Amino acid sequence: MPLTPELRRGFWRTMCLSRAFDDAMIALYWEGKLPIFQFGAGPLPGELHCSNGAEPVGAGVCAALGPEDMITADHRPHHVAVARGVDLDRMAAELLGRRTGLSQGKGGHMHIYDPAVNFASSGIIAEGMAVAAGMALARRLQKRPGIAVAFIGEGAANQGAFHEVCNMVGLWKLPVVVVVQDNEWAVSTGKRESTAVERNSDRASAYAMAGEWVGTNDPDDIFLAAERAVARARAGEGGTILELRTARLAGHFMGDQQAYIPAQMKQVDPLPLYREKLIRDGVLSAEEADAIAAEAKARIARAVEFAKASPWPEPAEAMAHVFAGEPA
Ligand SMILES: Cc1ncc(C[n+]2csc(CCOP(=O)(O)OP(=O)(O)O)c2C)c(N)n1
Repeated sequence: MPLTPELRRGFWRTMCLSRAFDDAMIALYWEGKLPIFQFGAGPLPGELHCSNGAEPVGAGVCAALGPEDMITADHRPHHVAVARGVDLDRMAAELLGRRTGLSQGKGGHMHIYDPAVNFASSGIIAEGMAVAAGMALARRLQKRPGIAVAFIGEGAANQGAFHEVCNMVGLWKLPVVVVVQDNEWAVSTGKRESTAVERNSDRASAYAMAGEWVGTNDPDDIFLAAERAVARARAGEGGTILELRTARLAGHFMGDQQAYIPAQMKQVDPLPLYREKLIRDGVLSAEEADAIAAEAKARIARAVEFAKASPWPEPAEAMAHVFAGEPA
């Protein structure tokens, strides 16, 4: 698919929607917790790992996929979920623990699950890779179309599961794209202190996979690289490790003061950069770009309203959907 103005306006819209979602959730997270930190207080229970800075990854990769394709994401799933078209009202309700949430309020923000768009996420690092490989294998055995994409962080690429799954993907030539989002940090551990290679895409040759690297955090470049990886997978040429240099602007989780990040390593916000690029290329005027951003905020405000107006789950339902059958 060519990189049309329409597609690029769509990237901007998706990135604005994702940023608006995260900004709204950050505000809700702090509600009721300030000025004194009170664990569990406020409308958003549990921890929150936001995607601010990684929006181009979700926008660029998801635009290269079809509805039949399957996605797993990790503990930082919002930018991918928004780009995939996960139901925003029910996603907001899930974060607020409400009964109308995607998992009836039991999953929380790390466990976004929307089978309508083949999307799942898990807080267990690198776990989604095995699920993605399994889904790709299942589709092959069922002779149904569809490739799988696993989104992980660069820290997860040092996990055993990463290497085990890559080995099987390479051996069986499974149609799996592993998107490694390199934001330099795994909580407070720097990539340079923990990873033997500069680029995780270089690890692909050890597993008979293709490797690609994009260093710009720009959805145009990410989309084109993702398209190549998806085309290889669809053509039966096997998997790709696609490493994308991205950013983490909001800390690992909300309480993270990020004192471990040296001042000179400040990360760059990709949204203003892409806005300027689209204006320079004549794809959008400044007014149009800002109108899209304002629409995105309004859409997310409606999702938050929906979530806040939704009922809490009944205590009697706490054990429902936990086991396949009723517990004895
Ligand atoms: C199997 C497992 N080990 C440890 C953790 C705790 N943990 C949560 S996030 C995280 C770091 C993840 O870093 P990275 O994969 O780079 O993703 P990022 O947070 O930078 O997006 C760790 C160690 C976990 N959730 N699962």
